[in-house]
Amino acid sequence: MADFTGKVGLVVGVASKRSIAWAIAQATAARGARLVITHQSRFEEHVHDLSQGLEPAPLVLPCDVTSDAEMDAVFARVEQEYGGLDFLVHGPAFAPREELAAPFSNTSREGFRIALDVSAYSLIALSRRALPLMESRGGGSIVTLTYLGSDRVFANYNVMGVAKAALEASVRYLAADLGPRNIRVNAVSAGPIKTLAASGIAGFSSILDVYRQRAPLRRTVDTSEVGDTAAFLLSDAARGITGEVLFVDGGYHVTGM
Ligand code: 0WE
Repeated sequence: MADFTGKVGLVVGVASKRSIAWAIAQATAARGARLVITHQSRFEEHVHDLSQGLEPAPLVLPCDVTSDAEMDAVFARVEQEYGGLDFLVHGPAFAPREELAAPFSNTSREGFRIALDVSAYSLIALSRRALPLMESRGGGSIVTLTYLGSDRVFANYNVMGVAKAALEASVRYLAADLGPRNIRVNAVSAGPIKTLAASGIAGFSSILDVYRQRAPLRRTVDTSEVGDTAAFLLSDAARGITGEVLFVDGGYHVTGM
């Protein structure tokens, strides 16, 4: 598997040990990457403790992706510590809880704004800041996380589906924009996984059951499988791939009736 020795990565949006972003951090660190990991301030203690287990120990910083000042501070710190950046992992996704239950036509203006800001605009904002640091390295790779709810209707996914559609379109526009500077932008579309973000979502267990019944592999996926695929996209092994959405869902997305 690809070697990340000498590469510097920024992983945004780790909340717990079950986070997909955390699995990507582990997959790249295990192959030699030096990492900066960021988290929303409410997850600070947990992410600090988790990160102690990584070798080499990552730099752990707070980053609320709705704050331009916090994002600026993170990139200033990356520049200061490493002078460049080879890859960026984008994990944050959020919609106010009530938007994941109400009928979709009840989506509020504020719920829509928050979901799109946190889950989609943040990729553009982070990529723009990563650009000079990646250019100084002769290029880079960006990976974000999405879900099939961008394309198909899943009960209660609601405005998150709209946000993931905007995110996937942003992947394609960023890929076209940054490609001439040898920066690749891709998404991994993971099958449903019981992460912190999924806990407490009504009916999540039945979604997992449907995937177990219908996915070609007849099982759900775990975060390590998503982590390994993201590591591939972040690595030089994927140097010809950009603007792509790669599914790690046991094949669920190809099924019809
Ligand atoms: O993208 C997601 C979940 C993202 C998410 C989760 C929460 C829970 C807590 C965004 N915002 C919030 N807001 C909260 O207050 N997934 C792909 C997992 C997921 O979430 C669902 C799903 C699936 C799958 C919600 C409804 C239906 C299916």
